[in-house]
Amino acid sequence: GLEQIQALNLTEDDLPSCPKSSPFLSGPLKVSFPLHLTMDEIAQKNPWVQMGGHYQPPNCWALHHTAVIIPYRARRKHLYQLLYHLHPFLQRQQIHYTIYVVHQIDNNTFNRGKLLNVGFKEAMKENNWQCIYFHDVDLIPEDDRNVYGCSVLPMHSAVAIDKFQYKLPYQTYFGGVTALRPTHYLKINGFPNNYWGWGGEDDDIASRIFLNKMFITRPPAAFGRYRMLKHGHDKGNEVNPKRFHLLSSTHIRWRRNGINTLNYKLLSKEQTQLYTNFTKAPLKYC
Ligand code: UDH
Ligand code: NGS
Repeated sequence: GLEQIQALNLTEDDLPSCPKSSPFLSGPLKVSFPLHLTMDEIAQKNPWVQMGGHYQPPNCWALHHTAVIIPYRARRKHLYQLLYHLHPFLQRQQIHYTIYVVHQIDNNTFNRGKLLNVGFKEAMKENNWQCIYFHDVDLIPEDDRNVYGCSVLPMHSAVAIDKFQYKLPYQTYFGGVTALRPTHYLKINGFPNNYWGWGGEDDDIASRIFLNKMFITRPPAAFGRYRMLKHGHDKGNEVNPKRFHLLSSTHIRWRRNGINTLNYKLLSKEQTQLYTNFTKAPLKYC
């Protein structure tokens, strides 16, 4: 078991590599949303997940080492649904992962880009991750052949969402669930910190990728399928009227606005049974 492996401190040299395609994949999944989920119940269903939301396949050395980062505020029910579905999904893929939630605790306008930057920085302090998934809390994957590992190109995973009739809303859409290698993330200077409120930050990230002469890749639409949990516009995440203006100058600003200008304090870091929680301190100007 896992405890034994840890006691022995096994490394890459001690275990055979996991197979290229996990034998535990089931393909298309029946996704339903059980009512009244609790953390304990989800934890009981995932006995191999360790404190902090950490997992490593016990019998083989994973091909992917992935941090999953979830931007978060006041979506408890969505978070429980995502954890309920995502933990078994990732374990079937035989990957090594940790789930991180980055919490904006203040009542200021929501800032997804900045939270994702905080998540990246904090996750990389914890482990030498080779792949970072940026994952909205309300998107539930429907096919486990959508493997959460990185390729040589930035990945847009949420290709086919039920809300968009399982079609891309537009060709450069880079929202919902995306993944980058840390080297690529650093190359684009991370994400913009100055998109306050809803909209545009994902388009800015896509621009950064194109401006750096990279392309995005996607899983086949049959794999990159998601159900979106229903919700209205959140309080504190009103449509950002400046988003088009900001987007028009991404090419000028990306070098001076991103991970190299990220300014924040961490209020707390907690390990729960199913995820590691980073809470950003509610400082007025960052
Ligand atoms: N998020 C939170 N709390 C918030 C706002 C955003 O956790 O208050 C996170 C969450 O991970 C969410 C992500 O940021 O999935 C993206 O925000 P969003 O869900 O508001 O954006 P999306 O485009 O939906 O998914 C916009 C609201 C559409 C309302 C349509 C009404 N039918
Ligand atoms: C675009 C937004 C994106 C957003 C996408 C899908 O218009 O941020 O719609 O939105 N870009 C701008 O506003 C510039 S959705 O239908 O999910 O609400 O992700």
